[in-house]
Amino acid sequence: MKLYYATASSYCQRVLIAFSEKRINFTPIQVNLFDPEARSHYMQINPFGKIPTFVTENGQVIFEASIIIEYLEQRFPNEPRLIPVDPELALEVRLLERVIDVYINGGRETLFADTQRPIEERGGKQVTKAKRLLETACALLDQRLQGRTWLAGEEFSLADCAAAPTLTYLRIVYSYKHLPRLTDYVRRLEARASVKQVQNSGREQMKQMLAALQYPLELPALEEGRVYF
Ligand SMILES: N[C@@H](CCC(=O)N[C@@H](CS)C(=O)NCC(=O)O)C(=O)O
Repeated sequence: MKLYYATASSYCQRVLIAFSEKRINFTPIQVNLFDPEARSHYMQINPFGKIPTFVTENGQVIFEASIIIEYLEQRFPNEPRLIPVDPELALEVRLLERVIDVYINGGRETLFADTQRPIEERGGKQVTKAKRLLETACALLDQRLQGRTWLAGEEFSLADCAAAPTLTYLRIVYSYKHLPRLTDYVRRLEARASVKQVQNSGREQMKQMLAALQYPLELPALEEGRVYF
């Protein structure tokens, strides 16, 4: 089983956290999409040119981070489960993962792109809309976390795998310090062994990428909560 990935990539980190939680071994293959030759070679494996990509023992190629985790759950249904057996709970996990992917990660990407425009061109309609959806999604997570240790309850799940890299990187462009449950939850996430290990291994690569931007950025600590917007 092979995983094509980069250590700083938030989508790859979701999958790496899942592998670590489920204690599944795989052959790691790091991809540098900034290298044109490596990219064109990789596009023969994944035509979208996105990481991660997973190749099963039978040579089946699976992409999309959450679908890779779904596959792991089907193939290795041993504990700990990242998608609950209970269908209602499984629906909650998948719903939260979608909210994180579409509204939080989508918003983060829009806000991030905006930081790389000349100052006078920033804050257009699309950015305002994305920020509103992002705020709604963060408030929803904060509310769902009432009385819960992890996003969908007491068990760490697919939703938490998605939340960890997304909420850590979100701080580059947006502070959620005003949401106490969400902030405490991220503190718990970042202290969890699987998350800590995956984030530590990607930190240097991410720092270098942020520093090399036209308008350089930093990854603030949870306590700093630097506000770009
Ligand atoms: N929907 C995909 C998104 C994957 C994705 O956007 N990966 C980023 C890295 S975090 C990527 O490959 N970016 C390279 C590019 O767009 O050229 C998933 O869930 O796996």
